[in-house]
Amino acid sequence: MTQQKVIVTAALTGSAHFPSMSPYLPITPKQIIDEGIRSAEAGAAILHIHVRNPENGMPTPDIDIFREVLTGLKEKTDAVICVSTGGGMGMSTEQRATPVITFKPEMASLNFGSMNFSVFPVAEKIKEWKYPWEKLGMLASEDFIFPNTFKTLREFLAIFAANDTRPELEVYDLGMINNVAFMVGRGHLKLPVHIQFVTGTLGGVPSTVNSLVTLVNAAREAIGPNNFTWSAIGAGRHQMPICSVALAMGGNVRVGLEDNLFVSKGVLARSSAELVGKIVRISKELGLEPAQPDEARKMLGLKGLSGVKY
Ligand code: KMH
Ligand code: ZN
Repeated sequence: MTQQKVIVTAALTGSAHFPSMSPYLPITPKQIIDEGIRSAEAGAAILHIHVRNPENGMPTPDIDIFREVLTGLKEKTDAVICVSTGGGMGMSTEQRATPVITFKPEMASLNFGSMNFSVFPVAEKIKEWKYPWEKLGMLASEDFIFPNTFKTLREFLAIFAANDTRPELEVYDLGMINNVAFMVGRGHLKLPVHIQFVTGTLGGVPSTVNSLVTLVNAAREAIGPNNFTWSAIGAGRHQMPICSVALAMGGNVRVGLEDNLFVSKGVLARSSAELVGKIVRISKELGLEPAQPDEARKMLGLKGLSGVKY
């Protein structure tokens, strides 16, 4: 009997966590590349990529920094690269789409609806700020709406199709499943789709077993049980519990410092690779082997590294 496989994604730095929250959050291209290599060695088949300004750790859409990270990763690992089009607070949709147009990656994230997306309560817990922009940025997120309108989604999907980049649909709430079904119905999205269910962000569904089960069942009803593959993210301290539930339900998982900074209560993870190692151990206990990058490519119908432009 062939061993059942699970795709583990490592999200290395993101844009929602701030440098003052952890000294281990990778900032420079070299740090992000090293984290990617370590995470792939630990069992991640997909690396989810954002970049930051190396001077101050601020999330950036800078295409040259993206290039440096993507080429650096490609030299050392054959892991699938999933570029973020979520970007960071205040980035334009054009800035968010540019990495897909420029690099034609195998995969990129696509956030499937507008929402409040906030981290402002964290500011109360930070005693020392590393960079001057951080406190203001964190507090400003109280008034931030993450814009992903139907027009934006339609335009993004056309860009994804033109560049043969597979969208990973980030779904944070039940209504976003309706959005997926709508875009499928309109012919903007081809079946099967790949969905990343996100629990535990401020602005999205809470991290409960019921949330994940409800989201998956709603997708089965709205899109059809055989019309999507899926993975799950539990933001913050719910990362491992939500990912463990996803494994039990037959889903794939995403871990990493973008989503959670702690490896156990009060203990900062020193690397995304530590979090990958932990979910791989849990997977193996459940009889699941981590998929190799080429196995993940097959499972998700990706074009392969020969189709990318970096
Ligand atoms: N920050 C995560 C909760 C994106 O980059 O497009 C979702 C995410 C969004 O990864
Ligand atoms: Zn991201």
